[in-house]
Amino acid sequence: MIVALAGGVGGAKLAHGLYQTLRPDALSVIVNTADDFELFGLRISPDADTVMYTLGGVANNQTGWGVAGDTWQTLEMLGRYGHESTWFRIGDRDFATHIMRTEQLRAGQSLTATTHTLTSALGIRAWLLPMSDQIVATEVETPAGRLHFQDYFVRRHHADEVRGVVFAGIESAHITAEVDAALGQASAIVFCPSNPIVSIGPILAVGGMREAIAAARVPKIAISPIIGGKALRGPADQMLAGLGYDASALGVARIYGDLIDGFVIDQADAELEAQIAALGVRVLVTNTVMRDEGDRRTLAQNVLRFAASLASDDATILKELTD
Ligand code: FO1
Repeated sequence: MIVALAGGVGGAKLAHGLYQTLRPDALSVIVNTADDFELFGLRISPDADTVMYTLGGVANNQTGWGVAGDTWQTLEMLGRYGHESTWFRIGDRDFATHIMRTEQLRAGQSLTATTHTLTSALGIRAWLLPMSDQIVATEVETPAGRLHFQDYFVRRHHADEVRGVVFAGIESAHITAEVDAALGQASAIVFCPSNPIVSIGPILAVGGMREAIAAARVPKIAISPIIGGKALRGPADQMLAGLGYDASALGVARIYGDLIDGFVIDQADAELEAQIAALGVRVLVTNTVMRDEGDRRTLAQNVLRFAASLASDDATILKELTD
């Protein structure tokens, strides 16, 4: 089993590359749920849905989130009724996902069970595992006050200066039996190129997660979401700088610290290799920009071979590969 930690579009792309490279049931993706919120009375899980639609082959490739070919009639009608929340662009097909999830949660199912029902229905054989079944909400401290993550990110176009980040509810959140089992069976753990503060950060903050990752005696590889000091998309670079971290691949490697054994950086950052290696992690320099599906597969293969090179028993990882 290869376990990936993911959130957002960059994470979903590498998860897709891994899914196409591995035996389909040999991948578990632990996904950030701290971006989740309630809208129109429905539970929205943006990061889980982005990974689900991407693995299911139905993602909107232009935006990276939402469903390909979706329409916006429900949202238009809500707008005509004067609803204020049409800034969050939920398409008609996407609404069906949120309706199903909400109905099942109200019937007493866990988020993990609900997610499994949805992914199975889309024919996905990888395990998509919410980081926790408890509700956690990322809130961003800005000069305009404390904002819910989607307010900061989507409504206000992540334009506010970030002064702090809070994961409300994290004290009561703990890993699920499914996450624990996946980490227990892992032959490698991959930290996808997702925002280290608000995508991977909440996952690592869930009760029991760091311990379970640390206890897994397998290669742990992170891929930098920062290339040449910039995030390919989203506000990771501004957030790192705003919170006092170095907005660079080196800054990201420092955040993960002892939790990882290997770090993957883009060729554009090759000059950081020695400084990152000096932190005590092995470094792979390769192309990390995923422009198309071929790039996703190539990066996934390179990450897995790198993990195998760091493993005491490389055959366990290599036998999960399909080619
Ligand atoms: N991101 C946007 O930038 N604008 C949107 O209107 C938007 C709608 C949306 C609807 C459903 C969904 O699952 C995701 C959606 N996202 C949207 C993406 C999402 O909110 C962010 O990319 C993540 O939360 C950040 O990881």
